Amino acid sequence: MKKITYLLFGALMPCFNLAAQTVQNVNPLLFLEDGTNVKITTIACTLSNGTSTTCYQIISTSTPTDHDMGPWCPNNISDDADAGGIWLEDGEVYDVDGAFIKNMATFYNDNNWLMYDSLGNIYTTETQADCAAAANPNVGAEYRNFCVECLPSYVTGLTQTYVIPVKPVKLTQPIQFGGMGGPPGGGGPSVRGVAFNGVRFDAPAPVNNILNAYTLAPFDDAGGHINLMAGYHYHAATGVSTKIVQCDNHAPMIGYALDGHAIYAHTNKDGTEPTDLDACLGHYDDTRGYHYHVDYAGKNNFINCIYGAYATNSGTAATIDADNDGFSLLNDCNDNNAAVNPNAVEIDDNNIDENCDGIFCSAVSTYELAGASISLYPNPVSSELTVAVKGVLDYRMRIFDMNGRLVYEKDNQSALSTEKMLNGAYIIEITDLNSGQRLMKKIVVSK
Ligand SMILES: [Ca+2]
Ligand SMILES: [Ca+2]
Ligand SMILES: [Ca+2]
Ligand SMILES: [Ca+2]
Ligand SMILES: [Zn+2]
Ligand SMILES: [Zn+2]
Repeated sequence: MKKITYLLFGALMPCFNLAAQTVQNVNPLLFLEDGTNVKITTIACTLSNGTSTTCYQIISTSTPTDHDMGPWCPNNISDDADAGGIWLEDGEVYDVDGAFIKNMATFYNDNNWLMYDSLGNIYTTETQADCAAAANPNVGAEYRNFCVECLPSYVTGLTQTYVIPVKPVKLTQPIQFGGMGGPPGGGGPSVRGVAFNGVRFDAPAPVNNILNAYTLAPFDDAGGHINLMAGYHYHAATGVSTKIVQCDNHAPMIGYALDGHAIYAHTNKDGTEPTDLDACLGHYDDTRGYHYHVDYAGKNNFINCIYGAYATNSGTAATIDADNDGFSLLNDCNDNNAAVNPNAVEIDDNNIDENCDGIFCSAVSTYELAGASISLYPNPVSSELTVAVKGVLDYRMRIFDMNGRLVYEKDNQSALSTEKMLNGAYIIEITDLNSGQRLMKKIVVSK
């Protein structure tokens, strides 16, 4: 049916780009939903172009479950890069280690910079009140030459809600971002998108304001930091948060923009970069439809605008299983095709992700963790899940149900019997016991 529609379009409009017709729905199963830090529901919504449709509502505590937050400010000018985060300047990513702080007067060619005492100890904000006063655009003079950091413990009970159309609606004109960091008159949203861990891709950090106040508010190695209004948020995609590695050479997927179009990393597997990005940093291909590639991490930027309609209004909860495949819109990556659902068998070379794991081929799903590779298969699993971990000496595997309850925990386990597990979705967490890095992946048990 779909194909016939395309052919008709093609016949009527000979110059029409067929690939341009591909639209990939948002896949809610790619989010690290645990019912606590990330919670997804479906709701009725109205988009900026007037379309009434269905949206995913993502409620997030802005607490990443796939990596640690911090550190941001090193303690002493002798500290190495492990003690601090990063700074973004002129397209480059700099480690905020002790040497960076020591060198700031030279780096910025301004002798007013002196962020450490005679013992080399770095002046750092120390309380929630300091964080509130210093981590905003109007920094007081008392915070001159302070490294500003807000700790996770300062933010409690905060949630952010993001509403994203299930099916993106591509427009003919891009929408400029609104709010701080957007162009004058930009009427769109300020938030760019959401990573799979529920942390937002935010507007560019106001680095000039920060520097003009002779403060430094570093980002951690994941490109994130905290303020009391937004909680933890990203200003750069450094490749730390969960990514979905693609079957082909294409860059991995890292989340969704607020218009529902997917966001991918900047660089392809072979190190090449897309050369045909539009003004928003988007382009098309047959597999992924229209999608974005994030800017370089050092640019303090994700995407430049959105080319799809965004939700302006949201309504009441809606539970839908339009294709009657037994998977509601919350657990179905295409609710208009009963052959696509988490229990389906993947078919190669058809540009369809039959089993909703975010991967368009039947190759073993392999994920990356701090230079290691982790393969979990099959997914969905009926009796035994193979856990093939390469490049990690000791790891802990924990499994949580969708209510966040721990149902399994064991170290260095290469296979898992799922016979006693109930049918349903689970989150598998693999932690490298040496580096502390974590990978989270959703699997479906189906017998
Ligand atoms: Ca369905
Ligand atoms: Ca379906
Ligand atoms: Ca397929
Ligand atoms: Ca798949
Ligand atoms: Zn920020
Ligand atoms: Zn691409």
